[in-house]
Amino acid sequence: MAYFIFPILNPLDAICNVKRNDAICVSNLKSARPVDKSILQERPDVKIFLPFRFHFYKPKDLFQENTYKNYLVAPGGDHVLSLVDEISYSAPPAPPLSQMHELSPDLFCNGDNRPANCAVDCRCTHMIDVPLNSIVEIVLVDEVQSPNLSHPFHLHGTPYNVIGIGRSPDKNIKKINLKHALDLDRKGLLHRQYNLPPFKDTLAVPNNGYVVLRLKADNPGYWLFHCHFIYHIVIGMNLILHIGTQGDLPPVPPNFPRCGDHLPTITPPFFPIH
Ligand SMILES: [Cu+2]
Repeated sequence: MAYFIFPILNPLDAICNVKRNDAICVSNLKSARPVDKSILQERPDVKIFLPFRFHFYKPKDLFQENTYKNYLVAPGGDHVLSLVDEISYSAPPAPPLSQMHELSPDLFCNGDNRPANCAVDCRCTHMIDVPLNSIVEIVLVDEVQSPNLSHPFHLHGTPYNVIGIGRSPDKNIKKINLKHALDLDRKGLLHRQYNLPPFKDTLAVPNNGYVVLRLKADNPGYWLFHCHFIYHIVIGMNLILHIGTQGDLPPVPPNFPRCGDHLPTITPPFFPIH
């Protein structure tokens, strides 16, 4: 019987910095259209390291009176929350795009501005501000490290170029983390290639590995950046990339719908509740 072996796209071992016949990483592909030279400059204007992981709750910490914390029960029975840069995203009560002036600044935080006394399950509307037209580099680092689980990160609003994908070249490192990724970066050991890096808007971060992405922040707004597994979205594996300022956005049209506009009239229950 004859059969063919085709190269695999996105091999699980994430060995992307060598030429191989059995697999192709997204970072080995070439963009069919030209890439803005400013994307390929050696130093980006903004560099953001984003480790992501799960927090494992002890049921006694999760199920407390008068609290209703979101969580996910993993296949093994663990109660987990997602953290990106040690923050679990919670959605704001109204859309920032049209009602930002009504939202308390206290709702928002990020790795550099964490709320005081934020606990191990730190929750806020995770938002990172970047200047309009800046060149942004994002390094996602998988600290989840569940075997065979690669989180697909999706950015709204603008595609990014995939500069590199990989795992630690240091064989003594069994688990990558932020500190080690920063170390690799300092030593120039994060895999980066600048020859027509492909455009993508979703990319799987290899298990126990990292990805290096670049984008030109030329589309102002509040853009969600999140793992695309729905059950990870609902436990906070998201953040807002805020490009530009309110002044870079067109004005909100008169009579634009507002959050809460379509609430039905609340009437007493039709049936008595016992
Ligand atoms: Cu995920």
